Amino acid sequence: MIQQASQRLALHGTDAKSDLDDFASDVRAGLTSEKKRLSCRFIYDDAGSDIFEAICDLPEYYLTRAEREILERRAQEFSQRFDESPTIVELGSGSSTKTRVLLNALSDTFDDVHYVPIDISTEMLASTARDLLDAFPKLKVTAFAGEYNDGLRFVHDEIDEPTCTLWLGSSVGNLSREDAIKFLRSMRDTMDGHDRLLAGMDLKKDPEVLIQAYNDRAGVTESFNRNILLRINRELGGDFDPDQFEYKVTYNEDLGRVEMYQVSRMNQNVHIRDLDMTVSFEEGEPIHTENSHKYSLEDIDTLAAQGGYSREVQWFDDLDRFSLNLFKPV
Ligand code: AVI
Repeated sequence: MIQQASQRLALHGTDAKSDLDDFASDVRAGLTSEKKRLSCRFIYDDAGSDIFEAICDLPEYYLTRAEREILERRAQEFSQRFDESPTIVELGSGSSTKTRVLLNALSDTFDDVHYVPIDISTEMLASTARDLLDAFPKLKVTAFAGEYNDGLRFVHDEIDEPTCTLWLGSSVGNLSREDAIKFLRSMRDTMDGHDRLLAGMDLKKDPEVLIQAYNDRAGVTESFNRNILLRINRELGGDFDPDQFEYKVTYNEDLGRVEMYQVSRMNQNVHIRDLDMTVSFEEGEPIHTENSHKYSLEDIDTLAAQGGYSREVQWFDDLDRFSLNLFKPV
């Protein structure tokens, strides 16, 4: 018997207050450090998550299309690798658009499919879960609203079946190498031998192509990046005038990453009421807001080994711009 969509959905999460505390301490630490910085994870409130969805459709942002191409081509092969349906856990699930391809293939292969999306945006999580439950009558969704670490702890404590965790979109690239290794290790520690990790990782390429992907002509990525300043205004009582900051993108060849900044157009003071602080900016002074690391094939294997995994399969799109990697814990 097929259950109603509402009976197949469970929603869990951490409280919004601890997220606001983390945001406040990150802003205080980042804007008082010698080189000003903010953590890109705070770009993703509900507004930021919506803008990110728009980025995925930009002509310059090839990552989403390349990854979808791989998923479409390999979904059957992926699902046939498992003897029983793995619970699909997804970090930063967003609108789960690409994941549908896998859920489709898994539904063709197995009777029941269980999906555990983890995302910071409760709004996005709830509306996506409803759409998926309507589209897949046998799907069960256990959604978790919160940070990756809290979500993985939840999975570890509450989910008994074998899992395959999806970390798509090259989101690993937004972490520094050390943080990526640390996170991969902590995830590995929550995994059993039959669990798997499917990670999308963007490949190194012509820096011009990379810079355009993060500095689109329509200015969507610029407004995505600017959302962190607006969020400080909204949630911490800041008085940033975003027009007095310029978005800047560079490729750092040595560190193999695209770097994004908000650069002050003038000498100015910004007051942040809830932190009781005033931040002074000089003309031309940057706030480092985001990094997006790119990987060679060697980088991928090194990172996997340092994180405690071996690579089972590696797939590429037709133009070899992007890779999808199935890892197993060692
Ligand atoms: C989510 N993450 C992998 C994106 C990226 O490509 O680094 C975030 C992004 N920032 C600007 N454009 C896209």
